[in-house]
Amino acid sequence: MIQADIDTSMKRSRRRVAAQRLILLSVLAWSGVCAADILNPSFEATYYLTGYGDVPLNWKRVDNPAFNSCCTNLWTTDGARSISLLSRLTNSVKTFSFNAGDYQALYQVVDLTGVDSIQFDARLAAYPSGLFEHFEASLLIDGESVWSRTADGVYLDERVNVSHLAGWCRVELRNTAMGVGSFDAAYWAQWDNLRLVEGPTTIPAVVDLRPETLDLACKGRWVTCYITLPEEYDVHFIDGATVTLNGIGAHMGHEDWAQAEASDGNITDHDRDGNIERMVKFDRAAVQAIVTPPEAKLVVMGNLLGDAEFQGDAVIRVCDGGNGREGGKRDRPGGHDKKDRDHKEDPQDRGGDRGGKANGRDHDHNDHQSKDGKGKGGKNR
Ligand SMILES: [Ca+2]
Ligand SMILES: [Ca+2]
Repeated sequence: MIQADIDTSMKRSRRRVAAQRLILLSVLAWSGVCAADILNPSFEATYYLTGYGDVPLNWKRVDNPAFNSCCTNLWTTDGARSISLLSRLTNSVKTFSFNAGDYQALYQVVDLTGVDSIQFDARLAAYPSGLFEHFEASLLIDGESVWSRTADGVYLDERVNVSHLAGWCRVELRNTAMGVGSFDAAYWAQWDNLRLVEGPTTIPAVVDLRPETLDLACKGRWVTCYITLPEEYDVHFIDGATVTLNGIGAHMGHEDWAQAEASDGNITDHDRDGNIERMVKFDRAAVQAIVTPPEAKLVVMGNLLGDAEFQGDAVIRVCDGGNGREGGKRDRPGGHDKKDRDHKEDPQDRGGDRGGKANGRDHDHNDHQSKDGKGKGGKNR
């Protein structure tokens, strides 16, 4: 009866993990289409809207009846059209009055993860004659102005730095009245050829290595690595197959924790601070071959699915068996047996199968059940 319950529980757990992987892959497939793209960035795709004319697909409008916005061929730097946000002119037929701060805007929400800058061309002009004045053309990100001009003219290859931003942000084009007035010219703010420039952005990662001290005389199987990303990034997106430690590839095997994609076996809150980490393991002998006492700085890097890179480093203490110190204790003269050494290692170094179980399980409590990566608790396959 007990064995049957265990078998049922394990089957449920595996089905749950499989379902989670499917959901994750679905999310990734969707994000792969949407990430780092401005839709209709050159305003070539339009539809006719009564009262406005040809308006751009994919752009939402913050309307104001004293303004118009439409796609025209009056000026372009890419393709046949650009977008214009323009104040309506006052004539014998109708009067349009403006107060300072009145504006019209077009916007869309764009994933700026991994984007270094937004580039675009703009032109400020007056129709039917005169120079652009009384208004301000601006580009805003999440409501904050990051570019603005008030002087008549053409502005090519303008660039705003967005490398500090990540995730979905509202990119907005505005034409704003600078004062009170009613004008017999229309003031046009025109944009064309918006493009996202991807930068060599490396996401800074926090790396926690276990054991904290490497005793070169010990025969543990693994160095365990916990990777935390800034809150705007999701460690579920880390591709474990790309993770390296000073060039040493993460162990990719059949174990739950050694998969390229996220799973219950490699997503955990190891330090119980409420932030989850991605766990990978490196062959301990390979790591010990590149370090020397008293300490070594090790660099962990890899990719998120979608190609964004992350990198972080950690300093690990190194001692040399009977000749050194480990964990602040002097090793016994004449060395020590394997049992003593294992007790001084970080538990995460040995319990390869148990160490990465998610959902807040206490890895240390489980560690005594497995050793040298060979699980004794029924979880290692
Ligand atoms: Ca265009
Ligand atoms: Ca944590």
